[in-house]
Amino acid sequence: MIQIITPELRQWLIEQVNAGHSAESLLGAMVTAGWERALAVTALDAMLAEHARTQATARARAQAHAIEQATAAAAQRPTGAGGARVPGPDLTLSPRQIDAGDRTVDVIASLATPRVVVFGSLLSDEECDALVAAAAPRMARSLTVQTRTGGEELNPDRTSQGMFFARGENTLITRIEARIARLLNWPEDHGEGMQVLHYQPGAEYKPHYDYFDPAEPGTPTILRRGGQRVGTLVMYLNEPARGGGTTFPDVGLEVAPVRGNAVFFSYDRPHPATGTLHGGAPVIEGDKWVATKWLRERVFE
Ligand code: PD2
Ligand code: ZN
Repeated sequence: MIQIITPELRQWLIEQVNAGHSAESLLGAMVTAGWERALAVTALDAMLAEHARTQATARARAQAHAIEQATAAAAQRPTGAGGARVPGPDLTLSPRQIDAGDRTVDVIASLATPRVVVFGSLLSDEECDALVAAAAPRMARSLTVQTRTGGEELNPDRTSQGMFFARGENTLITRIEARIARLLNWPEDHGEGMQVLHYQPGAEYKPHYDYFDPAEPGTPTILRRGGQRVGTLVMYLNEPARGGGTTFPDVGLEVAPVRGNAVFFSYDRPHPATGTLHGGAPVIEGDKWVATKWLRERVFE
């Protein structure tokens, strides 16, 4: 059967695009309406390209471009499946606890999309204190990877102080890395060195994505070492009296910073459609210490 985009359908699609709906949701609607998926991808692509050509405003061009990119990403994936394989705990039988080797970790909450899991008691109080004590003398104003060049830069959106431990740097780090690998079913050598951040009152980490933006010129250089980031584990090492939660603005979720607990999230492709926009809310009272472990697609040397 030949399927065409009628003027009515075209108008509807344009309205959906302008309202910010994702290519995946538009494709889903077309498939529900009886379209064969591959044809829907092609038709949507052609419609969006034509729409982009005929729209005068820069805003419409930007929206159409974003949807076209999402459509291309969707077209490369099998129906319903994600992109890369990602780390994560096995929650198929809804366990309350997970055996992470040398420690039993609590499962406090989980969200399917975006994939977010909150763990309880991942670290002992002694481990939290030891990480803070080892990190404190090595803190400097946090840098972020500069995707324009592949280097590092001071980032005004990130007003915390930070340092990196090398992977396997000492017995404490080795023990925690082995626990994380077992908990998240991801090899230790696919992880970056653990980063410790310290936020004082007023400090925050504005919402961002942890993956490297493929559109940035420095990204290919960064990806040579281990490929993309596919998961993040933020471990809370202390408890600020007020503020300092980890927020997920797309879904209105805020995870409270509780000592020894952690929030994990994964992203199977470097795209906002993963819903993994997240930030560190400003610390209002007290200070906040976290350790972050980023997980890569491949071995990170
Ligand atoms: O400290 C946090 O809550 C936080 C929030 C967002 C940490 C990170 N991102 C990070 O280390 O990437
Ligand atoms: Zn982050």
